Amino acid sequence: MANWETVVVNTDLLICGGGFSACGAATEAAYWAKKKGLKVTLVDKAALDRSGAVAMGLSAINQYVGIRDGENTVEDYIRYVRSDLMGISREDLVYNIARHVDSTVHLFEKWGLKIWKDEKGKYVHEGRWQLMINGESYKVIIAEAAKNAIAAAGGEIFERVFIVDPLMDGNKCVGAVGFSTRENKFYVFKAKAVIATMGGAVHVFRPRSVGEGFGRSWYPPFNSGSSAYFTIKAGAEMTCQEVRFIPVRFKDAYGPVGAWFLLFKSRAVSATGGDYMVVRKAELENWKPYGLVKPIPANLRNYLGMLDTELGLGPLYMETDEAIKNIAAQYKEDPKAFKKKMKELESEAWEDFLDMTISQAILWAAQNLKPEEKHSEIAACEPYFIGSHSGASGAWVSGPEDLPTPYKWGYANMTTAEGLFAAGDGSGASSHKFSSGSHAEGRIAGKSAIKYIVEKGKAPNVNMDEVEKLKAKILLPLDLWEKHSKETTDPEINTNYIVPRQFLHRLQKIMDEYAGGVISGFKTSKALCERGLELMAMLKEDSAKSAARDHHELMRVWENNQRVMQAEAHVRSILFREETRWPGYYFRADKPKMDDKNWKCFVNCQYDSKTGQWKMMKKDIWTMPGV
Ligand code: SFD
Ligand code: AMP
Repeated sequence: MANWETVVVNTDLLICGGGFSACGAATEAAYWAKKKGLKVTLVDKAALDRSGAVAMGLSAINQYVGIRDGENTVEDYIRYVRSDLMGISREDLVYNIARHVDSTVHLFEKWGLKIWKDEKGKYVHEGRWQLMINGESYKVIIAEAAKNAIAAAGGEIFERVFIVDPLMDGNKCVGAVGFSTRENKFYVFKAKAVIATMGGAVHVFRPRSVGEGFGRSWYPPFNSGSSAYFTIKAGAEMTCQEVRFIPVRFKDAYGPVGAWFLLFKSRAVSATGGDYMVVRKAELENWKPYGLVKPIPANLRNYLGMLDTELGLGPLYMETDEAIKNIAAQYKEDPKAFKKKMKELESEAWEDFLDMTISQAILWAAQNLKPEEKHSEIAACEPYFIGSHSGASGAWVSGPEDLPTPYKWGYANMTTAEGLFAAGDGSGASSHKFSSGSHAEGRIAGKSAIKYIVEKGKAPNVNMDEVEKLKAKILLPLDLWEKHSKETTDPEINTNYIVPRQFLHRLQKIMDEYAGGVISGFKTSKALCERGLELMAMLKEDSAKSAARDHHELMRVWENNQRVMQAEAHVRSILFREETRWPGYYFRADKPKMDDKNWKCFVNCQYDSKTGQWKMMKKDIWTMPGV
């Protein structure tokens, strides 16, 4: 085995991840931990300032309810999420996040985030729930608050440490193991409670951007399904693993469209099919009642565009020039004011990308595209796993303690594995939390985990023999490379191992072709899923032969293994749910209709690490009384 030092870290609360929900968890938990003399430790695979989905910044805060100004109620938000997810949402969780999210946004502002204000001093809304921000440094600001809170409470932060597996004592999570991505150090974190907040997953499906564009994707390439892998391996029940997210984005550089649709009131059209949302309106009848709700659910908006693409009516375009001209038209009588407004709109259009997807601005520049003069191509991306946005995959967590929810077995946001909590992309069926809601949910989980430690926390019982076995398994790829890489002229081709890039391509090919990726027009079926699982079983066998030439590749190996776990949970859940409920995300071609009678329920799954078997379950939907 590679000669790496084992570093043991003892803590009370372990936060795995350093993104928005982790920062929320850290800020809140540190506050309570300080009062109780407890230690909080946070571990991020990257550097907190620029890690996770918000690394590049964001141009909007997508969840703000506006309770203090009477703009909306928490119940309005529940109704919005219910419809957008075609009836499948944990309303207790959505409620809990929605009632706390505004205070999180007010904290962001206090910490220095610039939220746009109008002449009356009110927040400028992008849409009903969305606020415009100058968000290039969004993550830096939120990370600073988390770092300060942990430092003030005497906690510790580990950066560039990649968490792999949970440490279990029966059904109780007692810590985690991981490794440094820079030094020869294997980490053992022993904890009384653990929060899994390591984001969602990308590159499970083959991306549109291959070859020289590989690595460019909508979802950040750094998140590889670590939350899902961690909670699945802990034996926790998972939910909505079939509910992937496919955003429609500016093509090839994945720039955001929200500001165009909501702020600029732009239309999207297909080159020869026209305004697909208007032309194909009748299709929405097939997805009643959700198809007739405003706003039309995200997957159905996607679906109408996809129908045009499938018929070869594309490309799809965002009518940027038309939208800008429509807004500026109000100033037509005054040429000076008109010119000024055009300039302002033009800079807002560029700023929207420069705040969060710089590569889209570069692509526009490279293609000589001026948004005020010519429309710009949009396309449905490859599928991602991001339960905090408009997808829903994640762990099945306990509901808030003060609500009469049937989903309650312990502390708020605790998974079915004792002492293991989840938030953000780590927790499922509570979509549309976005950055602000993920932070708010992290705060909820952080406070709840400290309460658990105070009331039930015991010294973690960690079996160090098991830890040694995990260390050998996790570092094995380095040994395989060391032992065999000189046997062939090209070290990438070797019968004794597979390198991470090849492994990744194989996984992506399986998912793309069998599980409804871009190449199969987002369609799949029982037969396709079953064949995909057969191929995945062989891929899993080969995972034990993964080789890594350095720290970076070791991380790539474990990212791959985590993706496979996410992939398998996904395919099994699609297979189990015998209907099509989210066209525009995926289409079960052999079950092309929505079946509310049999399938208006959650699909949950649970993995048994000892037997390698999956258990699939239906869970009833609970709706909030009176909402
Ligand atoms: O609109 C390990 N999101 C948007 N939210 C908004 O409020 N406004 C927007 O403008 C948004 N847009 C957007 C958004 C997301 C993405 C990907 C894009 C654009 C391109 C959503 C939010 O970003 C999202 O809801 C939250 O960030 C979710 O928070 P969280 O904590 O669940 O995930 P994270 O922030 O990605 O953090 C993950 C962390 O885990 C670390 N990590 N650490 C240790 N070991 C491992 N093995 C790990 N694996 C991962 C990461 O480093 C990171 O710290 S819009 O355009 O759609
Ligand atoms: P996006 O940039 O697509 O992630 O959108 C940002 C926010 O606006 C998210 O909350 C989306 O759900 C919402 N959104 C985007 N497009 C539309 C639309 N056409 N109608 C309603 N809401 C939208």
